[in-house]
Amino acid sequence: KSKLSYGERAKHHTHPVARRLFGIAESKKTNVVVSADLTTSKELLDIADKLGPYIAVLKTHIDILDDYQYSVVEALKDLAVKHNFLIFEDRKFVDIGNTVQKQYHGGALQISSWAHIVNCTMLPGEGIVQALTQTAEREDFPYKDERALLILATMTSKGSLATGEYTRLSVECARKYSQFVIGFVASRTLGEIETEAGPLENEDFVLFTTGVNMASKGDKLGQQYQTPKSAVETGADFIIAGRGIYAVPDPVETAKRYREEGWNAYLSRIGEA
Ligand code: UP6
Repeated sequence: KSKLSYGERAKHHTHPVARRLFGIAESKKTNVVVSADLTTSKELLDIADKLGPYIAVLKTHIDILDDYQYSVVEALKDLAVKHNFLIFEDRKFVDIGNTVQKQYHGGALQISSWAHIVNCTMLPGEGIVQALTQTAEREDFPYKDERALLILATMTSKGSLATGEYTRLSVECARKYSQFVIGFVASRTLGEIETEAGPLENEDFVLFTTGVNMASKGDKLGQQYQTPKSAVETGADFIIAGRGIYAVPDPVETAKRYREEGWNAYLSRIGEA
């Protein structure tokens, strides 16, 4: 659980994408990530434009769009510049290295060309992180220093198997490939997990926590929620909320409430509230 301010972390982080992310959080005073799980381009762009001022990151599942065309991600990129947020494609890569390289860079969705951040699971073992890191470090990779990876280290769904050795390997690989991995998607802090190579000197992995909702405890399909306050108290640097924000009558007002609760919890964590 970091007690440093986003501003401090923006100054000292070794990864340029993490520095940018913390810089955005500090300047916009928000640690909210909206999970924009809308299924039409119009709805997705509409919510991105309306909520843009209040979020640090927009999280997408681009493959759930009914009417996907590359122009939608071009429009998202423009909105990311307009409102100063990063785009996180929640792709959860889960295959052998050779396959994920093609899914990430190139392919039907051209993910590397528009998503600042992507994530992967550890189910395949170290090779998946090694492969994605290798792609990002290729001489001809056009987005050097503008792309980063998160490891999905735990899951919020009931009965998840992302525990124990799975989570430990997540931490081990984050340390081993910290030139591309900036942190985790998880619901607990992981820095205390011991691995051969770590903790690293000045280790500062970014923790994104999903399953955040101010009005519900869960859904009928096994999702489990906590509030923004409890997520940040548990160690979340960024809180990811989907239906809690986009599926209510007034998403803008609601996003502002999540932002306020998330920001206040952050201020008390760093001792400024
Ligand atoms: N997500 C989780 N739990 C995880 C990993 N990812 O909920 O362990 C993602 C989902 C969805 C979002 O794929 O996009 O976070 C949560 O949405 P919700 O707030 O509407 O439940």
